[in-house]
Amino acid sequence: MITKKERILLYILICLLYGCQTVLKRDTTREKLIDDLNEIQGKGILFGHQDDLAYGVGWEYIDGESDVKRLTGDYPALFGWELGGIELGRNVNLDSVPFSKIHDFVVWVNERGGINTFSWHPYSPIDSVDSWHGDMVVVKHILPGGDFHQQFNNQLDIIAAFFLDLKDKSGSSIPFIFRPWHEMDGAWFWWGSNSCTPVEFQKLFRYTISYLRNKGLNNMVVAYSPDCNFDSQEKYLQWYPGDAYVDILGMDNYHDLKQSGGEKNAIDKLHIVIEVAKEKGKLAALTETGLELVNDSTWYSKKLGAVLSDSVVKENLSYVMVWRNDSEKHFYFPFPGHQAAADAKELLSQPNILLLNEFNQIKK
Ligand code: BMA
Repeated sequence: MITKKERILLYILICLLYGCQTVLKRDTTREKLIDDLNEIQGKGILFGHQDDLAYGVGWEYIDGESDVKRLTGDYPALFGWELGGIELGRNVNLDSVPFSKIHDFVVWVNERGGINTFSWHPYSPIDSVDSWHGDMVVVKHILPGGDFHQQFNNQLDIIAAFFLDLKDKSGSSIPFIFRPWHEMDGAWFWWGSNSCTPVEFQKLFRYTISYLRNKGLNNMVVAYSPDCNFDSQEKYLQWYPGDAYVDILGMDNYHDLKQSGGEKNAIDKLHIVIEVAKEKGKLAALTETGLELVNDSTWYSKKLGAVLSDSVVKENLSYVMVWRNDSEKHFYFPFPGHQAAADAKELLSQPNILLLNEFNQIKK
């Protein structure tokens, strides 16, 4: 017979073990995503597409449809989604995609072994103007001590609730990449180089990540992604919030890949990103790129392909993501019949560019 005291001790022990297991389980989801990316490093670069399952050129919300699949027969390995508008309590994002659908797509992708990544073009917590107000001073007013700090916290609460709801069928959290405050080295957003100092920016980034983590979001992997306005490690790190807040070092780069011969600059900049990532033991990614309308029929092979086949990039880049296919007037991935279709298909068939099936085969 065990005594009452022993029963209580046993009960406490079981509670402690259960608690540890929950913590481990949460951490494992986040670590799993990072492990998967480490696992494929040097074996291939994941190909990603923004809003891939939601719509494409000439279609929207058709189950299982995807412009990448239409062309290549397979889905991307990485899927980008946009949160802008959620912080205002809206049901649809700034591109009219319902958040309920984004939730379901994320579950769908996770079930099939793909990776989800989120961008966020928030409306200002001060007066709800959109992100593209690079001349408006917002950041210092939303930081702790600022007049609009509480409004900012309210926005983060909404984002946290959306993220916390990302669960698979068994109730486990789905890991994802969050890429907030991107392209800060450009002057077009209210968190950009014209509207806040690097120190204010770093505070904003750290505050955002700490706030979300404190809500219990241990399934969140974080990406830092300046645009391409740097030519040294120092400049690349000018806005960097610190190793404790970032897992993936990225770059958005449309600009260089539009210029004649610009692929050399894009490669040089990726070398900087990769060097820093290696020194810090982080992952490296080309977090956004593309050519609007793909009106250069060899852009995929000659521009993007040149970058992705550079030996250092090949060995070290985790993923590349092209932007969304909204309509015939705004798209970045060619649809069947488009002048760049064969070329894009050819690039995506290269053994080192991984679509979903190949990613799943390589992963443990
Ligand atoms: C931009 C464009 C916009 C869109 C925004 C957020 O690059 O595609 O049309 O609203 O991204 O997704």
